[in-house]
Amino acid sequence: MVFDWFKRNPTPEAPPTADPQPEAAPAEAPSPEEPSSASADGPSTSSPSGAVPAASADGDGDADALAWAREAYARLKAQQEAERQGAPAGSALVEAVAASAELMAVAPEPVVAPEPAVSSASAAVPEPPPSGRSLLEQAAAERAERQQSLTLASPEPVAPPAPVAEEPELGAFDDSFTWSAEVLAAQGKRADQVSLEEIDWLGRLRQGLEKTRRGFVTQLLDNLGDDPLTPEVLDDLESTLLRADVGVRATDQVLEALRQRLNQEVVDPSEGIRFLKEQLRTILEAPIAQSGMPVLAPEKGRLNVWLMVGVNGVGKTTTLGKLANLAVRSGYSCLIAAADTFRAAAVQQVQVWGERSAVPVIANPSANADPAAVVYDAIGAAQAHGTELVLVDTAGRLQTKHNLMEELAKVRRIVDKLAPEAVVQSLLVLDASQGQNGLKQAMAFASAAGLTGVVITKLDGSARGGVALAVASETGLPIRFIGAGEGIRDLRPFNSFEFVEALLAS
Ligand SMILES: Nc1nc2c(ncn2[C@@H]2O[C@H](COP(=O)(O)OP(=O)(O)OP(=O)(O)O)[C@@H](O)[C@H]2O)c(=O)[nH]1
Ligand SMILES: [Mg+2]
Repeated sequence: MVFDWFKRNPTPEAPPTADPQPEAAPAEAPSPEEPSSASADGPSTSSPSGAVPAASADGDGDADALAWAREAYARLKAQQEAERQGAPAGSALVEAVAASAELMAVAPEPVVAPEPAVSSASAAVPEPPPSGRSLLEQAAAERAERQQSLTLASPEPVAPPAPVAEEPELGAFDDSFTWSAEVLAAQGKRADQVSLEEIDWLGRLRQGLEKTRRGFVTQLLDNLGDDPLTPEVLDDLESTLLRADVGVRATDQVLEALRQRLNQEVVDPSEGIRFLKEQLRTILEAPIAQSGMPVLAPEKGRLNVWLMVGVNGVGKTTTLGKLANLAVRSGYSCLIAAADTFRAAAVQQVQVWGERSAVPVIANPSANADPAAVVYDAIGAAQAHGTELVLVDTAGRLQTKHNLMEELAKVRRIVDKLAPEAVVQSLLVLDASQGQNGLKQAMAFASAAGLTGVVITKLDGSARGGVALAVASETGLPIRFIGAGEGIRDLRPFNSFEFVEALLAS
C-alpha cells in the first residue's frame, strides 16, 4: 500500500473528497468514516467505535488516551513483526494484534523497544566484487555512470526504480509515542489507521521544535500560573510571543482575541492555553483556507512544476531532494531540473539528491549554462514521458539581486509558456533560524517568482519556530511544508494542528 505523503492518506484509491485532510481544519472536520465528535482540543470520549481517546484533563480521558495509544502501539508492533516474518497481513496479523494488545494492557511498565530490524540491504548476501573492486567502489562507479548518462544524454528521464529510503523503526512505548498518538487521535484517526511514518514524523517535529518550545512554553506556564488569566498575564504573553518571533501582527491578533475573551468571562490557565492554541491555528490556517487547497499535492495525471526559490543557503536544494523522495514514495513520477547554474557545486549537489531517491536529474554542467534552457529541457522531457512532478532548483545568489530576480522571472516565463497546462507552484523557502529578518529579505521574490506558498526549513535547532505565525499573517502565503532536520525524511507537509501542538507541548 502506498502512503501518499502529500495527502496524508494511506489509500490512494480513495476518492480525494472522501477523506478531508487534517490540514484543512482538523478540529472541525474529522474524517467522515470517523463518527466521533473529536475536537482539536479534547476529543470526545463518546466515540461509538470507542476508537478515539480523550485528551482532556480528567482522569478517565487520560486513561482512554493511554489505552488508545497502547492499541496503536500494539498494532504497529504486530505489523512490524508480521513484515519481518514475511507473513501476509491477514488473520495472522489480527491475532498478533490481539495478543500484543492483551500484553500491552497488562504490562505495568512501558514496553521496551523491539530490536531494530535488519535492513534488507545489510541482510543481503554480498556478491563477490568482480575485477577486484570493493562493493562500495563498484556501487559508486555504477551510480556515477548512471548519473552521467542522465546528465549528458538528451533529456530522457529513465523510469525511476523503487526508491531507497530508510524505513522508520518502532521505538519504545514512551512519552514521545503517546504524545504523537494523542495528536493523531485528536484529529479523528482511529488506532488502526495510525502509521509508523506519522508517529515517527511527529516525534521528530516535537523534538525539532524543542528549542523554540523551551523558552516559549516554560515562560508561558510561568506567566499563567494557577490563577485565572489577568491583563498583566497578557502583557507578559505579548513579550513571550514577540520573543518567539511570532511577529507584531500575529501577536496583536492573538492578544486582541484573548482580551475580548477576558472581558466576557473568567478564563482559567488550561482554558487559556486551549484558546491560545485555537488562535494560533486560526492564523496559520487563514492563508491555507484562502488558497482553496487544504493540502499541496501534485495533481495526478497532470504536469506539476514546483519551483524552489529563496535566498542562498536557506535549504532550497535540500528541500527539493526531500520532496523528490516524498513524491517517489507517494507514487508520483518525478524529475529534477538543476537550474541553479551559478554555483559550481550546485548541479552535483542536486544529482546526489536525485540518486538518493532514484529521481532523474536534468542538468547542464557547463559553466554559465542558462537556467531557463535547463528548465526548457526538463519540461520537454516531462511532457514526453508523462512525468507528473518537475522540481526546479534555482539559484539563491547571482552577481546582483537584480540579476537573480530577472533570472527567476525568466524561468517562470519559460514554464508558463512551455507548459500552460501545468499546475505551477512557486515555493519560497525560508530558514526559520533567520526569523523575521529572513522573511523580509525573502519577500523580494514575491513579484519575480509569483510565489504561491512557503516552505519553512531548519525548525530544528532554531529557537524561532514562532516565525511560522509571522509568515502566515504577514505574507498571506500558505505554509506548505516544514523541514526539521537534514535527513531525507525530515520534511513533511505542514499541518497547523500538529505544529501548534508540538509548539506548545508541555
Ligand atoms: N538542521 C537543518 N539543516 C538544514 C535543513 N534544511 C537544509 N539544511 C542545511 O542547510 C544547508 C544549506 O542547504 P541547501 O539546501 O544547500 O540550501 P540552498 O538554499 O539550496 O543554498 P544555495 O543553493 O547556496 O542558495 C545545508 O547544510 C543543509 O543540510 C533543515 O531543515 N534542518
Ligand atoms: Mg541550492
